Amino acid sequence: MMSDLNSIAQHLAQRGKGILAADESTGTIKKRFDTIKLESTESSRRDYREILFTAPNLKDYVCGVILFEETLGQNAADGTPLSEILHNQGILPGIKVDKGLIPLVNSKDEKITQGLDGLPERFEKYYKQGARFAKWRAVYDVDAKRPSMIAIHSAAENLARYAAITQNAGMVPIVEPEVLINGSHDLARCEEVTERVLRAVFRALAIHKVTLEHIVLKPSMVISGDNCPNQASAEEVAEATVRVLKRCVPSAVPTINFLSGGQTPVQATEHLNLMNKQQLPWNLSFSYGRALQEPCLKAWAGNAANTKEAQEILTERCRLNALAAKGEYQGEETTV
Ligand code: 5MM
Repeated sequence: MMSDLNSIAQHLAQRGKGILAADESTGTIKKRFDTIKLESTESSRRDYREILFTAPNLKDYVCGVILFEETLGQNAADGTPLSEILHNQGILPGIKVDKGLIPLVNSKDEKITQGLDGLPERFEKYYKQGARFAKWRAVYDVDAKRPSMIAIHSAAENLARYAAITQNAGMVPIVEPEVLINGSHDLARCEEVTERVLRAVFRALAIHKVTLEHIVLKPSMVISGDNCPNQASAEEVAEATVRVLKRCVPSAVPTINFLSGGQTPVQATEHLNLMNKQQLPWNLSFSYGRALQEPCLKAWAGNAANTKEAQEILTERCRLNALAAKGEYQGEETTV
């Protein structure tokens, strides 16, 4: 089993492969299951995750999967731990270690991610359960006044402390600062905020002596707010995103794997593809949740008879994004 930080980071930075984010917390997966009118129970969540992880040929396009804590401890129907099913295919399991959002006192009605207490001890268990990388997500609201200075600096500090603890536990941290798509802000405002956020994150990583060679950056793309009347084109999104990343992310970082953050599956693939049309200092790939899972979940609809079709749909989305991670995606018939 892969154990040193360098091998793990290199594995996650393979060109033409990406990460599947399947780490929805209990509240979030319930919302997803509500859309297919399926009750969220320990066994329905397990069945769904088993469908994802056993999709044929997934390993050709996916090098890692992020799991929720419950999933890391679950077994497939035949008794094999779900994490072992991934390892056996050469896909590394990772673990979401943050404990969600709480109000950030004295901020502009903003939130901060919690979960640092007891983290070193939790890592001992996760490592034994097979996890080899971790994830912590910080979120930033955007409007004319937000994110506030307090939000930017406290989130960066927490991300850096988490990343240092993760490396110390022998695992690679996914550092995820998500500038939210919600709002009427335009592309320029998103660019300005993303740049400030990333600068603060890399400054904090340096202060906490995090080895940049052994992290994965999982940022949001620079994109118009979902309520902005003037939606930027795919070319503008790709251009602004790469511009900010080049300014803020040292080339020592091996791979940047975007979140999809509310983009449609096709948009997320198109944007990634456009960015990969040029030479870049890092591997640039995906760590999508919704943009990979939504069509698969819809096709499954909680019905075992649909499993094969749902798995094929998941693998196909992963294949298209793997092409986009090389700038080789040719488009597709559907536009959503
Ligand atoms: C899969 O969803 C992840 C967990 O979310 P909650 O903590 O809210 O349950 C989420 O962090 C996800 O990994 C990222 O946001 C990327 O997913 P999307 O859907 O934005 O690509």
